[in-house]
Amino acid sequence: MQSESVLHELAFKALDSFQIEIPSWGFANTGTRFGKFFQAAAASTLEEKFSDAGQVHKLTGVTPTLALHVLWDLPHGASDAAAVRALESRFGVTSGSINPNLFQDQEFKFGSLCNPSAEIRERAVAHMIDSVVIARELGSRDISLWLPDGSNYPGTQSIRKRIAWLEEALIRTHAELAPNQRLLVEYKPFEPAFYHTDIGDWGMAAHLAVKAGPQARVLVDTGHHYATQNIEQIVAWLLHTNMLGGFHFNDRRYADDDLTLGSIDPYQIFRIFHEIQLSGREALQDIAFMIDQSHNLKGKMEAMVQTVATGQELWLKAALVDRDQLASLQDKCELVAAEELFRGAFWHDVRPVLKEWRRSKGLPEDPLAALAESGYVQRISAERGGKLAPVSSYA
Ligand code: LRH
Ligand code: MN
Repeated sequence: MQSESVLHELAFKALDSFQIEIPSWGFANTGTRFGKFFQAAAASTLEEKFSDAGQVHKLTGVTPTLALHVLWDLPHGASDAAAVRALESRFGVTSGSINPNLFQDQEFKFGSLCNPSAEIRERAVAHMIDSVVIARELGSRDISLWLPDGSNYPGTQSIRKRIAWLEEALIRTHAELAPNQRLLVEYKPFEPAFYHTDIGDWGMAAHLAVKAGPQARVLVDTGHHYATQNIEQIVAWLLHTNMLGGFHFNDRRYADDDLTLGSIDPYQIFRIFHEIQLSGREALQDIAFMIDQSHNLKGKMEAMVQTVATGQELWLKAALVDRDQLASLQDKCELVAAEELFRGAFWHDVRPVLKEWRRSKGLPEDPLAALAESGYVQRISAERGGKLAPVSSYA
Protein backbone atom coordinates (compact mmCIF):
# COMPACT_ATOMS: atom_id res chain seq x y z
CA MET A 1 0.00 0.00 0.00
CA GLN A 2 1.30 3.52 -0.82
CA SER A 3 2.62 5.87 1.94
CA GLU A 4 0.09 7.76 4.11
CA SER A 5 0.85 11.11 2.40
CA VAL A 6 0.40 9.60 -1.08
CA LEU A 7 -2.84 7.97 0.07
CA HIS A 8 -4.02 11.27 1.51
CA GLU A 9 -3.35 13.16 -1.72
CA LEU A 10 -4.97 10.35 -3.80
CA ALA A 11 -7.98 10.39 -1.49
CA PHE A 12 -8.60 14.12 -1.69
CA LYS A 13 -8.15 14.13 -5.51
CA ALA A 14 -10.62 11.24 -5.84
CA LEU A 15 -13.21 12.88 -3.59
CA ASP A 16 -12.87 16.18 -5.45
CA SER A 17 -13.85 14.34 -8.67
CA PHE A 18 -16.89 12.49 -7.24
CA GLN A 19 -20.38 13.87 -7.86
CA ILE A 20 -23.64 11.93 -8.07
CA GLU A 21 -27.11 12.98 -9.31
CA ILE A 22 -30.21 12.48 -7.19
CA PRO A 23 -33.52 11.17 -8.61
CA SER A 24 -36.57 13.34 -7.79
CA TRP A 25 -38.60 10.14 -7.46
CA GLY A 26 -36.31 8.95 -4.65
CA PHE A 27 -38.09 11.40 -2.31
CA ALA A 28 -41.65 10.43 -3.35
CA ASN A 29 -43.87 7.67 -1.96
CA THR A 30 -43.06 4.57 -4.04
CA GLY A 31 -43.90 0.92 -3.52
CA THR A 32 -44.22 -2.44 -5.12
CA ARG A 33 -47.22 -3.99 -6.86
CA PHE A 34 -48.27 -5.21 -3.44
CA GLY A 35 -48.58 -1.78 -1.96
CA LYS A 36 -47.12 1.55 -0.90
CA PHE A 37 -46.35 2.55 2.68
CA PHE A 38 -46.75 6.33 2.94
CA GLN A 39 -44.18 8.41 4.79
CA ALA A 40 -45.22 11.75 6.30
CA ALA A 41 -41.93 13.29 5.12
CA ALA A 42 -42.35 12.11 1.52
CA ALA A 43 -42.22 14.74 -1.23
CA SER A 44 -45.18 15.04 -3.57
CA THR A 45 -44.52 18.41 -5.23
CA LEU A 46 -41.52 19.47 -7.33
CA GLU A 47 -40.84 22.22 -4.76
CA GLU A 48 -40.59 19.58 -2.00
CA LYS A 49 -38.29 17.41 -4.18
CA PHE A 50 -35.96 20.40 -4.84
CA SER A 51 -36.04 21.26 -1.12
CA ASP A 52 -34.99 17.69 -0.19
CA ALA A 53 -32.29 17.60 -2.89
CA GLY A 54 -31.00 20.99 -1.66
CA GLN A 55 -30.72 19.59 1.86
CA VAL A 56 -28.80 16.51 0.68
CA HIS A 57 -26.40 18.75 -1.31
CA LYS A 58 -25.91 21.02 1.72
CA LEU A 59 -25.02 17.99 3.87
CA THR A 60 -22.79 16.16 1.36
CA GLY A 61 -21.52 18.83 -1.09
CA VAL A 62 -21.53 16.34 -3.99
CA THR A 63 -25.10 16.24 -5.35
CA PRO A 64 -25.55 19.50 -7.33
CA THR A 65 -28.12 18.13 -9.80
CA LEU A 66 -31.61 16.60 -9.60
CA ALA A 67 -32.85 14.12 -12.23
CA LEU A 68 -36.40 14.93 -13.37
CA HIS A 69 -39.06 12.60 -14.76
CA VAL A 70 -41.13 14.40 -17.41
CA LEU A 71 -44.69 13.34 -16.52
CA TRP A 72 -44.09 13.19 -12.76
CA ASP A 73 -42.20 16.51 -12.41
CA LEU A 74 -43.03 18.57 -15.51
CA PRO A 75 -46.73 17.92 -16.23
CA HIS A 76 -46.90 21.02 -18.48
CA GLY A 77 -43.70 20.22 -20.33
CA ALA A 78 -41.35 23.04 -21.40
CA SER A 79 -43.73 25.68 -20.04
CA ASP A 80 -42.76 24.48 -16.53
CA ALA A 81 -39.14 25.59 -17.18
CA ALA A 82 -39.44 29.05 -15.59
CA ALA A 83 -40.90 27.61 -12.39
CA VAL A 84 -38.11 25.00 -12.29
CA ARG A 85 -35.48 27.71 -12.74
CA ALA A 86 -36.92 29.54 -9.71
CA LEU A 87 -36.71 26.35 -7.62
CA GLU A 88 -33.11 25.79 -8.76
CA SER A 89 -31.94 29.18 -7.47
CA ARG A 90 -34.02 28.85 -4.27
CA PHE A 91 -32.63 25.45 -3.26
CA GLY A 92 -29.14 25.52 -4.82
CA VAL A 93 -29.43 22.46 -7.05
CA THR A 94 -29.96 22.46 -10.83
CA SER A 95 -31.94 20.18 -13.14
CA GLY A 96 -30.00 17.14 -14.23
CA SER A 97 -30.99 14.40 -16.65
CA ILE A 98 -34.45 14.60 -18.18
CA ASN A 99 -36.27 11.24 -18.16
CA PRO A 100 -39.03 10.74 -20.75
CA ASN A 101 -41.93 8.60 -19.49
CA LEU A 102 -43.31 6.12 -21.97
CA PHE A 103 -44.54 3.64 -19.37
CA GLN A 104 -47.76 4.91 -17.83
CA ASP A 105 -50.11 6.05 -20.59
CA GLN A 106 -52.83 3.45 -21.36
CA GLU A 107 -52.17 3.73 -25.09
CA PHE A 108 -48.69 2.27 -24.58
CA LYS A 109 -50.09 -1.14 -23.51
CA PHE A 110 -48.48 -2.90 -26.48
CA GLY A 111 -45.51 -0.56 -26.60
CA SER A 112 -44.63 3.05 -27.26
CA LEU A 113 -41.75 3.57 -29.72
CA CYS A 114 -42.20 -0.11 -30.66
CA ASN A 115 -46.02 -0.19 -30.84
CA PRO A 116 -47.43 -1.85 -34.01
CA SER A 117 -49.66 1.26 -34.45
CA ALA A 118 -47.78 3.95 -36.43
CA GLU A 119 -50.09 6.55 -34.86
CA ILE A 120 -49.13 5.52 -31.32
CA ARG A 121 -45.42 5.36 -32.29
CA GLU A 122 -45.79 8.91 -33.61
CA ARG A 123 -47.14 10.13 -30.27
CA ALA A 124 -44.30 8.36 -28.46
CA VAL A 125 -41.69 10.04 -30.70
CA ALA A 126 -43.42 13.38 -30.06
CA HIS A 127 -42.93 12.80 -26.30
CA MET A 128 -39.23 12.08 -26.90
CA ILE A 129 -38.86 15.31 -28.86
CA ASP A 130 -40.76 17.25 -26.16
CA SER A 131 -38.27 15.84 -23.64
CA VAL A 132 -35.34 17.10 -25.75
CA VAL A 133 -36.94 20.57 -25.84
CA ILE A 134 -37.52 20.52 -22.06
CA ALA A 135 -33.87 19.58 -21.51
CA ARG A 136 -32.75 22.43 -23.75
CA GLU A 137 -35.00 24.90 -21.86
CA LEU A 138 -33.47 23.75 -18.57
CA GLY A 139 -29.89 23.58 -19.84
CA SER A 140 -29.77 19.82 -19.14
CA ARG A 141 -27.22 17.80 -21.11
CA ASP A 142 -28.76 14.32 -20.88
CA ILE A 143 -32.07 12.91 -22.07
CA SER A 144 -32.14 9.57 -20.31
CA LEU A 145 -34.45 7.03 -21.95
CA TRP A 146 -35.71 3.85 -20.33
CA LEU A 147 -38.26 2.00 -22.42
CA PRO A 148 -40.59 -0.64 -20.88
CA ASP A 149 -41.57 -1.87 -24.34
CA GLY A 150 -41.73 -5.64 -24.87
CA SER A 151 -44.18 -8.55 -24.84
CA ASN A 152 -45.37 -11.24 -22.46
CA TYR A 153 -45.95 -14.22 -24.75
CA PRO A 154 -43.97 -15.84 -27.61
CA GLY A 155 -45.35 -15.20 -31.07
CA THR A 156 -47.48 -12.22 -30.03
CA GLN A 157 -45.18 -9.47 -31.38
CA SER A 158 -42.63 -9.13 -34.24
CA ILE A 159 -39.27 -8.61 -32.51
CA ARG A 160 -37.63 -7.65 -35.87
CA LYS A 161 -40.21 -4.99 -36.83
CA ARG A 162 -39.94 -3.50 -33.33
CA ILE A 163 -36.13 -3.18 -33.72
CA ALA A 164 -36.61 -1.23 -36.96
CA TRP A 165 -39.25 1.09 -35.42
CA LEU A 166 -36.95 1.69 -32.45
CA GLU A 167 -33.94 2.51 -34.65
CA GLU A 168 -36.03 5.02 -36.60
CA ALA A 169 -37.48 6.63 -33.44
CA LEU A 170 -34.05 7.13 -31.84
CA ILE A 171 -32.55 8.51 -35.09
CA ARG A 172 -35.38 11.08 -35.19
CA THR A 173 -34.88 11.93 -31.50
CA HIS A 174 -31.10 12.27 -31.94
CA ALA A 175 -31.67 14.68 -34.84
CA GLU A 176 -33.37 17.09 -32.39
CA LEU A 177 -30.43 17.20 -29.94
CA ALA A 178 -28.48 20.45 -29.48
CA PRO A 179 -24.68 20.05 -29.94
CA ASN A 180 -24.04 19.74 -26.17
CA GLN A 181 -26.88 17.30 -25.52
CA ARG A 182 -26.77 13.50 -25.25
CA LEU A 183 -29.30 10.69 -25.56
CA LEU A 184 -28.70 7.96 -22.97
CA VAL A 185 -30.18 4.54 -23.77
CA GLU A 186 -30.96 2.43 -20.69
CA TYR A 187 -31.40 -1.35 -21.07
CA LYS A 188 -33.28 -3.80 -18.85
CA PRO A 189 -33.74 -7.57 -19.38
CA PHE A 190 -37.32 -7.83 -18.06
CA GLU A 191 -40.20 -6.11 -16.08
CA PRO A 192 -42.75 -4.94 -16.84
CA ALA A 193 -42.50 -7.23 -19.90
CA PHE A 194 -41.86 -10.85 -19.07
CA TYR A 195 -41.20 -12.57 -22.45
CA HIS A 196 -39.08 -10.09 -24.43
CA THR A 197 -37.95 -6.51 -23.72
CA ASP A 198 -37.04 -4.45 -26.79
CA ILE A 199 -33.93 -2.89 -25.19
CA GLY A 200 -32.96 -5.98 -23.19
CA ASP A 201 -29.19 -5.76 -22.76
CA TRP A 202 -26.08 -3.64 -23.27
CA GLY A 203 -25.47 -4.92 -26.80
CA MET A 204 -28.91 -3.90 -27.98
CA ALA A 205 -28.56 -0.51 -26.28
CA ALA A 206 -25.10 0.03 -27.80
CA HIS A 207 -26.33 -0.88 -31.29
CA LEU A 208 -29.28 1.52 -30.98
CA ALA A 209 -27.02 4.30 -29.65
CA VAL A 210 -24.52 3.90 -32.49
CA LYS A 211 -27.37 3.79 -35.02
CA ALA A 212 -29.03 6.89 -33.50
CA GLY A 213 -25.93 9.07 -33.80
CA PRO A 214 -22.67 10.34 -32.25
CA GLN A 215 -24.35 11.97 -29.24
CA ALA A 216 -25.99 8.78 -28.03
CA ARG A 217 -24.52 6.57 -25.30
CA VAL A 218 -25.50 3.60 -23.13
CA LEU A 219 -26.80 3.95 -19.54
CA VAL A 220 -26.01 1.11 -17.14
CA ASP A 221 -28.59 0.62 -14.35
CA THR A 222 -26.82 -1.76 -11.95
CA GLY A 223 -30.17 -3.41 -11.15
CA HIS A 224 -30.86 -4.31 -14.78
CA HIS A 225 -28.77 -7.47 -15.04
CA TYR A 226 -29.27 -11.17 -14.53
CA ALA A 227 -27.76 -12.22 -11.19
CA THR A 228 -24.94 -14.10 -12.92
CA GLN A 229 -23.86 -11.28 -15.25
CA ASN A 230 -20.41 -9.68 -14.80
CA ILE A 231 -21.41 -5.99 -14.77
CA GLU A 232 -17.87 -4.59 -14.51
CA GLN A 233 -16.95 -6.54 -17.66
CA ILE A 234 -19.87 -4.86 -19.48
CA VAL A 235 -18.61 -1.52 -18.15
CA ALA A 236 -15.10 -2.32 -19.43
CA TRP A 237 -16.51 -3.05 -22.90
CA LEU A 238 -18.56 0.16 -22.94
CA LEU A 239 -15.49 2.16 -21.88
CA HIS A 240 -13.34 0.38 -24.47
CA THR A 241 -15.87 1.19 -27.22
CA ASN A 242 -16.47 4.74 -25.88
CA MET A 243 -20.19 3.99 -25.51
CA LEU A 244 -20.54 4.48 -21.75
CA GLY A 245 -22.76 7.48 -20.96
CA GLY A 246 -23.66 6.90 -17.34
CA PHE A 247 -25.06 4.88 -14.49
CA HIS A 248 -28.17 4.42 -12.40
CA PHE A 249 -26.70 3.14 -9.16
CA ASN A 250 -28.67 1.00 -6.71
CA ASP A 251 -28.37 -2.52 -5.26
CA ARG A 252 -30.32 -5.75 -5.48
CA ARG A 253 -30.51 -9.29 -4.07
CA TYR A 254 -32.73 -10.77 -6.73
CA ALA A 255 -33.99 -8.57 -9.62
CA ASP A 256 -34.51 -4.81 -10.14
CA ASP A 257 -34.96 -4.36 -6.39
CA ASP A 258 -33.82 -0.69 -6.40
CA LEU A 259 -32.28 -1.04 -2.93
CA THR A 260 -29.71 1.42 -1.59
CA LEU A 261 -26.26 1.38 -3.19
CA GLY A 262 -23.79 -0.96 -1.52
CA SER A 263 -26.40 -2.41 0.85
CA ILE A 264 -26.19 -5.95 -0.60
CA ASP A 265 -22.92 -6.16 -2.62
CA PRO A 266 -20.59 -3.17 -2.02
CA TYR A 267 -17.72 -5.09 -3.67
CA GLN A 268 -19.75 -4.99 -6.95
CA ILE A 269 -19.74 -1.20 -7.03
CA PHE A 270 -16.04 -1.15 -6.02
CA ARG A 271 -15.21 -3.36 -9.02
CA ILE A 272 -17.21 -1.06 -11.34
CA PHE A 273 -15.53 2.06 -9.94
CA HIS A 274 -12.13 0.40 -10.50
CA GLU A 275 -12.85 -0.12 -14.21
CA ILE A 276 -13.90 3.54 -14.50
CA GLN A 277 -10.84 4.85 -12.67
CA LEU A 278 -8.62 2.75 -14.96
CA SER A 279 -9.88 5.04 -17.75
CA GLY A 280 -8.40 8.07 -15.99
CA ARG A 281 -9.95 11.38 -14.95
CA GLU A 282 -10.60 12.76 -18.47
CA ALA A 283 -13.16 9.98 -19.08
CA LEU A 284 -15.03 10.99 -15.95
CA GLN A 285 -16.79 14.09 -17.24
CA ASP A 286 -18.56 11.99 -19.84
CA ILE A 287 -19.83 9.41 -17.36
CA ALA A 288 -22.97 10.55 -15.53
CA PHE A 289 -23.25 9.11 -12.02
CA MET A 290 -26.92 8.97 -10.98
CA ILE A 291 -28.84 7.24 -8.23
CA ASP A 292 -32.01 5.34 -9.18
CA GLN A 293 -33.63 3.84 -6.12
CA SER A 294 -37.09 3.58 -4.57
CA HIS A 295 -37.06 3.89 -0.81
CA ASN A 296 -40.15 1.88 0.08
CA LEU A 297 -39.29 1.25 3.77
CA LYS A 298 -36.23 3.37 4.73
CA GLY A 299 -36.71 7.07 5.49
CA LYS A 300 -36.22 8.72 2.11
CA MET A 301 -33.89 11.53 3.25
CA GLU A 302 -31.83 9.16 5.39
CA ALA A 303 -31.59 6.62 2.56
CA MET A 304 -30.47 9.28 0.09
CA VAL A 305 -27.78 10.73 2.38
CA GLN A 306 -26.62 7.19 3.28
CA THR A 307 -26.40 6.32 -0.43
CA VAL A 308 -24.28 9.36 -1.30
CA ALA A 309 -21.89 8.67 1.61
CA THR A 310 -21.57 5.00 0.57
CA GLY A 311 -20.85 6.08 -3.00
CA GLN A 312 -18.06 8.35 -1.75
CA GLU A 313 -16.56 5.57 0.40
CA LEU A 314 -16.57 3.01 -2.44
CA TRP A 315 -15.20 5.53 -4.97
CA LEU A 316 -12.43 6.38 -2.51
CA LYS A 317 -11.57 2.70 -1.89
CA ALA A 318 -11.25 2.14 -5.64
CA ALA A 319 -8.95 5.19 -5.89
CA LEU A 320 -6.57 3.56 -3.40
CA VAL A 321 -5.79 0.64 -5.70
CA ASP A 322 -2.13 0.99 -6.76
CA ARG A 323 -2.98 0.50 -10.42
CA ASP A 324 0.61 0.42 -11.69
CA GLN A 325 1.58 -2.23 -9.12
CA LEU A 326 -1.58 -4.17 -9.96
CA ALA A 327 -0.87 -4.03 -13.69
CA SER A 328 2.62 -5.49 -13.23
CA LEU A 329 1.30 -8.29 -10.96
CA GLN A 330 -1.42 -9.01 -13.56
CA ASP A 331 1.13 -9.13 -16.37
CA LYS A 332 3.23 -11.55 -14.29
CA CYS A 333 0.05 -13.54 -13.48
CA GLU A 334 0.84 -13.33 -9.78
CA LEU A 335 -2.80 -14.07 -9.02
CA VAL A 336 -2.84 -14.09 -5.22
CA ALA A 337 -0.62 -11.01 -4.90
CA ALA A 338 -2.78 -9.15 -7.44
CA GLU A 339 -6.00 -10.14 -5.67
CA GLU A 340 -4.61 -9.24 -2.25
CA LEU A 341 -3.57 -5.82 -3.54
CA PHE A 342 -7.00 -5.30 -5.15
CA ARG A 343 -9.01 -6.48 -2.12
CA GLY A 344 -6.64 -4.69 0.23
CA ALA A 345 -7.93 -1.36 -1.06
CA PHE A 346 -11.53 -2.54 -0.59
CA TRP A 347 -10.88 -3.50 3.04
CA HIS A 348 -9.11 -0.18 3.72
CA ASP A 349 -11.14 1.91 6.22
CA VAL A 350 -11.50 5.21 4.34
CA ARG A 351 -13.91 6.87 6.77
CA PRO A 352 -11.23 8.85 8.69
CA VAL A 353 -9.81 10.50 5.54
CA LEU A 354 -13.36 11.06 4.20
CA LYS A 355 -14.20 12.95 7.42
CA GLU A 356 -11.02 14.99 6.95
CA TRP A 357 -11.98 15.84 3.35
CA ARG A 358 -15.46 16.92 4.50
CA ARG A 359 -13.95 19.11 7.23
CA SER A 360 -11.61 20.70 4.62
CA LYS A 361 -14.73 21.59 2.57
CA GLY A 362 -16.63 23.00 5.55
CA LEU A 363 -19.05 20.09 5.34
CA PRO A 364 -20.36 18.04 8.27
CA GLU A 365 -18.02 15.13 9.03
CA ASP A 366 -21.00 12.76 9.29
CA PRO A 367 -23.84 13.90 7.00
CA LEU A 368 -26.29 11.32 8.38
CA ALA A 369 -25.74 12.53 11.95
CA ALA A 370 -25.99 16.13 10.73
CA LEU A 371 -29.32 15.33 9.04
CA ALA A 372 -30.65 13.94 12.33
CA GLU A 373 -29.38 16.99 14.26
CA SER A 374 -30.90 19.40 11.68
CA GLY A 375 -34.47 18.36 12.51
CA TYR A 376 -35.17 18.67 8.76
CA VAL A 377 -37.11 15.38 8.56
CA GLN A 378 -39.24 16.22 11.60
CA ARG A 379 -39.99 19.66 10.12
CA ILE A 380 -41.06 18.40 6.69
CA SER A 381 -43.07 15.57 8.27
CA ALA A 382 -45.10 18.16 10.20
CA GLU A 383 -45.41 20.43 7.14
CA ARG A 384 -46.35 17.69 4.69
CA GLY A 385 -48.26 15.50 7.19
CA GLY A 386 -48.80 12.73 4.55
CA LYS A 387 -51.35 9.94 4.97
CA LEU A 388 -49.69 6.99 6.78
CA ALA A 389 -52.38 4.37 5.99
CA PRO A 390 -50.96 1.61 3.75
CA VAL A 391 -52.82 1.30 0.39
CA SER A 392 -52.54 -1.55 -2.11
CA SER A 393 -51.61 -0.69 -5.68
CA TYR A 394 -51.85 -4.29 -6.81
CA ALA A 395 -55.53 -4.25 -7.79
C1 LRH B 1 -36.73 1.35 -14.77
C2 LRH B 1 -35.92 2.48 -14.17
C3 LRH B 1 -35.79 3.68 -15.06
C4 LRH B 1 -36.60 4.76 -14.38
C5 LRH B 1 -37.43 4.05 -13.43
C6 LRH B 1 -37.87 4.88 -12.28
O1 LRH B 1 -36.67 0.22 -13.97
O2 LRH B 1 -34.70 1.99 -13.77
O3 LRH B 1 -34.50 4.19 -15.06
O4 LRH B 1 -37.23 5.60 -15.23
O5 LRH B 1 -36.64 2.95 -13.04
MN1 MN C 1 -32.90 3.15 -13.95
